[in-house]
Amino acid sequence: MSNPDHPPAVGVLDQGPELIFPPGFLWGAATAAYQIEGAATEGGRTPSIWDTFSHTEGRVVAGHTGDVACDHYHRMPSDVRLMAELGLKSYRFSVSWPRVQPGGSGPANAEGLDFYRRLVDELLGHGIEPWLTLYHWDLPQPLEDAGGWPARDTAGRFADYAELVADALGDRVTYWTTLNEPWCSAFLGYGSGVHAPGRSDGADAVRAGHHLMLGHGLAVQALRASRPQAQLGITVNLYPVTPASDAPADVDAARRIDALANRFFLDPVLRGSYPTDLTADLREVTDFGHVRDGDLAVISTPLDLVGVNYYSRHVVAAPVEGAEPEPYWRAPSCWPGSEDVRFVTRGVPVTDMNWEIDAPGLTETLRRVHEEYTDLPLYVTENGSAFVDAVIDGQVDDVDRLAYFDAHLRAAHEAINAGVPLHGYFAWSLMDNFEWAWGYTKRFGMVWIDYDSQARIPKSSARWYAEVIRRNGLAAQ
Ligand code: IFM
Repeated sequence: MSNPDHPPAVGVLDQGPELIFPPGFLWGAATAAYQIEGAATEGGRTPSIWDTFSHTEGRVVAGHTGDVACDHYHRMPSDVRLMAELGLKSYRFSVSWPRVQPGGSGPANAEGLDFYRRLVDELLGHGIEPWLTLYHWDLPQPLEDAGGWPARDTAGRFADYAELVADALGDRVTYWTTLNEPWCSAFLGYGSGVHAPGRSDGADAVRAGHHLMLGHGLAVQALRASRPQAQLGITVNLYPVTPASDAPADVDAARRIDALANRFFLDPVLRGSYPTDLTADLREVTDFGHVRDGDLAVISTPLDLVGVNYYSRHVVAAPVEGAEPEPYWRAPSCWPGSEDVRFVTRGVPVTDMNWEIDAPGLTETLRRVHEEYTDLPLYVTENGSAFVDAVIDGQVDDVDRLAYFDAHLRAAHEAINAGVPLHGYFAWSLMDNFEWAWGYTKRFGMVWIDYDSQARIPKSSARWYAEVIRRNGLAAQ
């Protein structure tokens, strides 16, 4: 289905002094419920796996939790005014499952849904297109207690929840993405355990990945039936994976990590099959007995768009006997069956997450999805960087973040020139927020949050982005 509001973004663009994006390009910013809302025990909300995890000693840096976060639940109208001042065309937010369906099953919580009704009304009232993500990692705790994503039943619960949200908001929300970054939910949540629920079992991680995708497919079918006009998609986090050298063993290491990081999701969702090299790599981990007849047909239910989150590149090398793995990837690993692959640093500039800055990787990623997988409209649903910011004389001059956005937007523009139907870009993030296991120690926002006073200060990057949106492009370099 094509989107009448956003004509296809293809072909060579205006090559004048400015880099101009296609007419109707959807400029936005993104957040997620647990990272900004706070009000963790208000309005009938019950705990999610992230409440439990963050309240467990030693799981999140400095014991930070999302209990208050950016207090967005109480400050939503003024936050939307701020979005309008920045000229955002769209705002990507997620719905908190335990806020709208406490416990993860049964009837809707009217008070929880009302919050999102008011949010959508505020957005539409300011001419901002709502972009709704159904699942950004906050599984209701009772569903985890019943087995979590490794349990098949969770997929069905997710589809029920999707229907309940569609009943309430489907008349006003056009853009829906089911899952945000299922790789993180599956492999960080159930593989390495550095994310909630903090379990570490490779087979469970693989099962979780499958059931997340099954839940996605069931939810798409439910939404399609009740909301035929909706634009439906999924958001995946993708990485170019580059071998550290041409040596066959390094090339094979890159193939393995690419299979786990990227093709594990892209192939089932967009081709209806698992890659055969992936299932072979995982043979010591699982026999894929959890995959039932018909699952892949559900998982590959046709979509209207694909969301791509891009941050960095993985450079990998073959195992070296006796070598210590990089700290982030130390066992228990988020790479089942490939735990011994080495992640190599190249010495290029990094962000405060220690992620290498690699803007050409965005062009490469978008081209790959388009050229190898699909003609569907693509959206960059997240892209951004953490840096150490400081307030000086009431201002935050985040030149590094601004440069990161600038370089990645140029890379996005290059992808469009190469024929990629890229229809929009969402900066991560609108505001500083709870960065999962890093708590509030990492700042990704274009807007500074003072967590004591809850004051908001738009950083230099926010003012720059507002200008990009206003001119629908970038100044020439
Ligand atoms: O903060 C996260 C977000 O929740 C999902 N994508 C990556 C971001 C930065 O780590």
